[in-house]
Amino acid sequence: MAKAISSLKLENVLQKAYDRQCLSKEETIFLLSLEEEEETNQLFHVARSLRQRYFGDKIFLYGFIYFSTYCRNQCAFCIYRASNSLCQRYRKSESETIDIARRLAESGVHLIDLTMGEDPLYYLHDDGFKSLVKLIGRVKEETGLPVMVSPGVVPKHVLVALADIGVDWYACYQETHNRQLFRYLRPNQSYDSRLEGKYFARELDLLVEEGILAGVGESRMDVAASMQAMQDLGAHQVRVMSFIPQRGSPMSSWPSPPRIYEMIIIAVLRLLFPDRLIPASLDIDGVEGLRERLKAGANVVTSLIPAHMGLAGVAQASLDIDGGYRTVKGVLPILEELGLRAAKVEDYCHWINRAKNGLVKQRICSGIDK
Ligand code: SAM
Ligand code: MD0
Ligand code: SF4
Repeated sequence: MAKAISSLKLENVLQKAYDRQCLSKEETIFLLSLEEEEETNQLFHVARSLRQRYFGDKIFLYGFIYFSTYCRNQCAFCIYRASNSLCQRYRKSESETIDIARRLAESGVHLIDLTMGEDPLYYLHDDGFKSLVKLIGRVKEETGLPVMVSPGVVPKHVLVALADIGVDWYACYQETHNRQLFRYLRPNQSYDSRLEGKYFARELDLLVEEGILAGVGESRMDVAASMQAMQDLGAHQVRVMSFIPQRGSPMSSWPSPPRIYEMIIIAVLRLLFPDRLIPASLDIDGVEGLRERLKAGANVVTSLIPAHMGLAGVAQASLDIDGGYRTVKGVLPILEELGLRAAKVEDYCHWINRAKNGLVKQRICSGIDK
């Protein structure tokens, strides 16, 4: 009997999402709690149909440049935490970064994602941020591509400077909207400053990406609360990444969560944000993990990293990088196998221009937090 009720309920909830009606918090948690393969496959099917409705078979491709792995923070989950000596520390020079960005642009990516730790070189020196803004401006100029920056929580005047030079995206992941869990994950960092920075970025007409971690002690209620927070923020790109334990970190002995959990979150994100960008990050399971994330409704392949340039990933510092698998050429056959294809740069620019002009409509669903 219970099974029958559950499948009837599933049908109704999926139909509501497909018809773009708001889901309640209870319905969101119901979807996040699905366990039967037959039910999760129905969820993935609706997620793919919604992606198809808004994006057709086009997939966006993001180049990733982690140009400095130095950081002043001690995030419990991160290999690049300040006190960890068991990680690859490097800083790319401006000319190295430009060269890498050019190679990525030539390889066919649609965006360059410039990421760094909260590197004391920038954060603790007055001119630090000036050189950061100059570097990012040069990447934009030399490649002519849209640019995302993931520099951590920078002062407001830096966000203003980045917006002034035409940066397109600010990415800064809250990890969780459960304040107590945040305190454990990001010790001595301000939950409010991290969140407010994204709201301020939105006021500057920067596109904003919000993200959460899966498998770090969050509940499904926490995940639903994060999805509400993403809606409240009006995030243009929303992501989830399964936690990968890192040697030399306090969470090194924590297990990585079963991947079906991340796939369900991706699919529920697609149902709640059908017209937004949702990454399939190569930084968790490498190229092997791409299929299932695309099948769950993701529409951006992120963390494409050129081989043999001495670059690292975030959660997977080296997986599939020097083998050349995390490249446009390496992922195109997988898109094709799934009946998908790389979008054109013009498609991507068209989407972000619509998003900037508010044409990617923000659907206010106050239901989730009820
Ligand atoms: N330092 C910047 C910051 O913390 O915002 C940018 C670095 S990178 C983009 C940081 C993100 O990578 C984190 O917000 C987290 O979501 C993800 N990440 C870091 N370590 C991870 C791990 N071990 N497993 C999964 N995701 C991880
Ligand atoms: C990714 N390795 O997309 C990148 C990184 C930062 N804006 C993105 C986490 O998976
Ligand atoms: Fe630093 Fe970012 Fe890693 Fe935290 S997640 S330790 S801020 S690089």
